[in-house]
Amino acid sequence: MDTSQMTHIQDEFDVSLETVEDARSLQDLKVRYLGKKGRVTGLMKEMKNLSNEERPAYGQKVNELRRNIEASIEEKSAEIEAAALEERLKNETIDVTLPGRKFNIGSQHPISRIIEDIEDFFIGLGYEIQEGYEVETDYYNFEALNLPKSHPARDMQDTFYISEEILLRTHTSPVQARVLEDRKGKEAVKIICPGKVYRRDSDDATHSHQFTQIEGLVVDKNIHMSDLKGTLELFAKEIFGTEREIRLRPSFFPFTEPSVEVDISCFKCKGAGCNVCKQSGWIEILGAGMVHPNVLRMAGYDPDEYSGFAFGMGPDRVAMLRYGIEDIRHLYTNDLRFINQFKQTEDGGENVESI
Ligand code: FA5
Repeated sequence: MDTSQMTHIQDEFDVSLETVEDARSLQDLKVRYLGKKGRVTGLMKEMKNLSNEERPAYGQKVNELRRNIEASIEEKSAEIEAAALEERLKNETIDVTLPGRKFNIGSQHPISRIIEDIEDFFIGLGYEIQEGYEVETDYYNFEALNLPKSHPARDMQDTFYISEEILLRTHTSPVQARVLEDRKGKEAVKIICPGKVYRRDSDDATHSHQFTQIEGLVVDKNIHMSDLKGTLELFAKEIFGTEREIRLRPSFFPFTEPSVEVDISCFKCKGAGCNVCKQSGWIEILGAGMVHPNVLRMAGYDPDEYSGFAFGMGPDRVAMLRYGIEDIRHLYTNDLRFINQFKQTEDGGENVESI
């Protein structure tokens, strides 16, 4: 038996193995020696040409060669894997001395904050929150509120019409009409309805063509004007400070009778007169009144049995008063220098000074 061929194969393999640097060329080498058509496999096939006496020793030698090659390949494979891991760890090193990334913490928009405060107050009094549709029908925005077509009071709210019957709601009052209709004239109602409204007003320091309103509505048996007054007094003290007084002035809304404008005593000058209250000592904050019998009747309520009050306020104007914002347009122009002044402090409080 000539074993020089095996020695030759082993030597050649050792030389080739020296040049291998990655897993792929190691696999190629493995195929070249141990694969189906590999050189060691070729030696195995030679066995059939040997005599019975020669065969065991030859087989033993070839197996030895195969084991050596397999062991070398395994060793090399472990080396390559370790080197790759080393390389990866080197690249993934974290430099803990680098400065950290700065995260900008957002802040709640002043209008959202006012709306949440007002919602919290009314939820505490047992009110439900109801939302309606910004795109409304003429019927719920006007007719169901005692404002038939061509009623002159429609001019009080210049309207964006989408078609003759569809419009962008001009106030949140259509929500009261819808809820009353839903309750089918039987159940008591106690709701507030916050949301966006739209009017064809020219934008200026106190007017925006899109702004927010919060509507309030209470309908039940034995609801009186004194309930409205008591509720709004509590509201004014909660939102503007405990020393606030309110004043009701006669007014007109087609959906309430009687109707009132509600003023609060000025929180800046305490009634003495200043630039915020235009020297009058009072600031107008909302419109309100007792629900008109026609509105109750149209929704299926019997006005002899049920009565109610409603009010509507503008959170934009409330935010302007509370934070001393002199121009309503600041609330809508997304200037970060403005918004950042309303960042909340860590304990959830405000870091802006109320006027
Ligand atoms: C109404 O819209 C009535 N629906 C309110 C109401 C409800 C009365 C229920 C009675 C019963 P008025 O048009 O006054 O009323 O608007 C209410 C509030 O919206 C105003 O006090 C004001 O704060 C705000 N507002 C009105 N127009 C604008 C505007 N263009 N920009 C910003 N705020 C406005």
